[in-house]
Amino acid sequence: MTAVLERPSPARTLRRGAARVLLDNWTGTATVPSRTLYPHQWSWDSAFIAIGLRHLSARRAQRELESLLTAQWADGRIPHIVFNPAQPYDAYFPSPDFWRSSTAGRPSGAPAAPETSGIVQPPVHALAAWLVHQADPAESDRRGFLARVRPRLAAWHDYLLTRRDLGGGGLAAVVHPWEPGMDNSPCWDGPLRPLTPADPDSYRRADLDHGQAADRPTDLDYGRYVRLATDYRATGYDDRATDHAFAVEDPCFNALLIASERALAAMARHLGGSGAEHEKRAQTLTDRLVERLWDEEAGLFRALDLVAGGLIEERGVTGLVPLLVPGLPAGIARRLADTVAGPHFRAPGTGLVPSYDLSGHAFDPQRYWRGPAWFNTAWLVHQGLRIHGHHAQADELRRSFLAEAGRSGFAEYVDPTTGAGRGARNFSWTAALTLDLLAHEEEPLP
Ligand code: 9WN
Repeated sequence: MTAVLERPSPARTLRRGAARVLLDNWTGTATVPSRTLYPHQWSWDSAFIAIGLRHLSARRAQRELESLLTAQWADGRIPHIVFNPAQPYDAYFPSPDFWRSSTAGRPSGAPAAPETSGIVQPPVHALAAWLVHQADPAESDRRGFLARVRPRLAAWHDYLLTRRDLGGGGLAAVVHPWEPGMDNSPCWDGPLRPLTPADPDSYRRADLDHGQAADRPTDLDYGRYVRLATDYRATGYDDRATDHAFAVEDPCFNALLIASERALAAMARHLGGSGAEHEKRAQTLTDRLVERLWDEEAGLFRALDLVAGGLIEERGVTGLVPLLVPGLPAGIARRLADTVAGPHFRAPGTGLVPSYDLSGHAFDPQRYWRGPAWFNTAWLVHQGLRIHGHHAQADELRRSFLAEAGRSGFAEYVDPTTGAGRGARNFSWTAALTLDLLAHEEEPLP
């Protein structure tokens, strides 16, 4: 009989399991989100993965981000997918021959190699780079990590704040539902409705080879995603030349931009500069976020539809993520923490944060971003609760996160009411952020 003292603790078992997922999903230069469903490198996944990987190997976490940055376009954009040339085209749709970055994207500065998508994802990267640096500052300095990545990250933010300020109000806009990373959130239903979907015979979905149809976006959604991407490609992915049929100011996307501007300021200071310019930008962005997207009555941030005009009348988890902005007015931070704990978002049974309003007309506990609870957004909300001093609430969310991540086999997402795992298992950011929550009960963001 194993003596009690020799038995591995639940935390150690969880840590081992999470580490195993990241080791298995490492390709040699980067980590795939899932060996089956997503066999390439994804932009915001890599940032979350690096945040966890730093606890296993700071060096490998640096490489995760560096490999993503080698695919950056000359206009500053960091593409949302960097394709692994070893994978066949039919492993994932849309594949490199759909995006055609090295040819169609050349006018916007796409590299000759590797092949990438032409759209972007939320800018978590500078924040991740700063956290990775902090894991082993001596190794980071020895390798000149920050000095090398900082100019690239600054160019990425410049792209977002110039080419993507489509509303002219100082926030970055997303031009495809894949860009905010919450693909089929009911928040995008309204903006997508007028779009004519692409001909279903013109492409083949590969996601249904691995995922269940009931968990994934519908064919109608896919038709519209393909339509938008095709139209963007037709202008060479040039934001000045594209008449974007979908243009939205997303709260989560902009909140992460603010957190990442603050990280750039911290990097500048570490490298001997003042960081004042980035601090100022972060403050201006915070003011704009509040002015343009805060809904006092609902107690959360809304997405703004730049095409139809007006705030989108749906409550999505995106509207809670700005809690991680340290410069938020105290009253707003308090309201957000209350909304997280309130009837729209406190999932019975699991204590996790659903991706969409539990009582919303479009709530679906299984289908992707229309209700299921995701672990990256829980991690972001957890950071926000800590930053604004809601420690008991943060502790509770942390416990729920770790319990559900372990129980679900590091699922991509879970039914928020039961905790049943959905989507892919052994999902990289679920494992990575588990490692992070196990390592740090409380770590200040910049
Ligand atoms: C499209 C990789 C990505 C995540 C997104 C998530 C999902 C892709 C898809 O998977 O999107 O980019 O095929 O549905 O929505 O957040 O980055 O894990």
